Amino acid sequence: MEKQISEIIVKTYFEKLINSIDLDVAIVGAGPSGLVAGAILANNNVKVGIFERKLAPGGGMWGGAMMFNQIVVQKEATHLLDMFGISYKQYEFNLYTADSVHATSALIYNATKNGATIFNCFSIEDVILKNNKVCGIVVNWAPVHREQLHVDPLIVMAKYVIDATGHDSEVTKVLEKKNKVILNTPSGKIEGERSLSAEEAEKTTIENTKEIYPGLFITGMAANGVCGSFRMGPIFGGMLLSGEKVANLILTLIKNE
Ligand code: 48F
Repeated sequence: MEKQISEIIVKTYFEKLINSIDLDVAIVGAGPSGLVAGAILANNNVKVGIFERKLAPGGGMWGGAMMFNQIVVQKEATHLLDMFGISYKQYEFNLYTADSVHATSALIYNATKNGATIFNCFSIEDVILKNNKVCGIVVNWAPVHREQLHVDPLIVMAKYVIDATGHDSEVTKVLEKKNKVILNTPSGKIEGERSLSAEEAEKTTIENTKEIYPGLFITGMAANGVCGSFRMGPIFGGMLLSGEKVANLILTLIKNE
């Protein structure tokens, strides 16, 4: 039996990986925005891989605020809580609250149930750039980066890449740093995140969700970081709505292909 256990794991894991080296959409980061985008895209029969550096997907949503594990969501985003079967309570006129562990696990469950494949312990170190278009990602085991080992990466091709890496906007940063590209921002560069202003930040997260460079989309906190807007703290409606918006932008492109 011992031999079979190993065989099953190795064979089925590599089946998953081989099936995901040529994707419709590669999402980098399994925080709330990336998970919502992955769940909606996969539900529309798009071939999606979500690549997450940490062991546990979920990004910054598990801990609520300061590890007080509740989140706040505004009314505009409650249709997404309903879509993913997340229980919540109204607190005030426009503000609702949910248990962050319940909400995060529901997003992970829905993304995978709908057919998105999550690769945890994967760290994305670069993009594939061909003819001035991002058409894939360069992936490595997260422990290789952590141990600073000099080991070459693998490549995952994708028609569209989503930077859902949160505050650090790592995919857009590496694209800008290594290539003389002009991004779809006022200065053509990464504008950088501003301090906290919750209402403004929630609004601009959705406005800033867009194709930042041919083939590369930004969502969630990465959208505000790249486009020079504010952080918002532990209110998550903007993250969920941004994930929904980026999925719909890409679905429109795929339908028109
Ligand atoms: O930070 P994160 O939760 O991103 P988000 O979806 O949501 C932001 C909120 O959690 C919160 C906020 C709203 O109140 O401001 O911060 O924008 O999740 C980003 C995920 O990306 C992973 C990282 O481990 C995290 O789980 N990540 C970051 N860089 C890489 C990466 C990388 N290079 N490769 C793989 N994963």
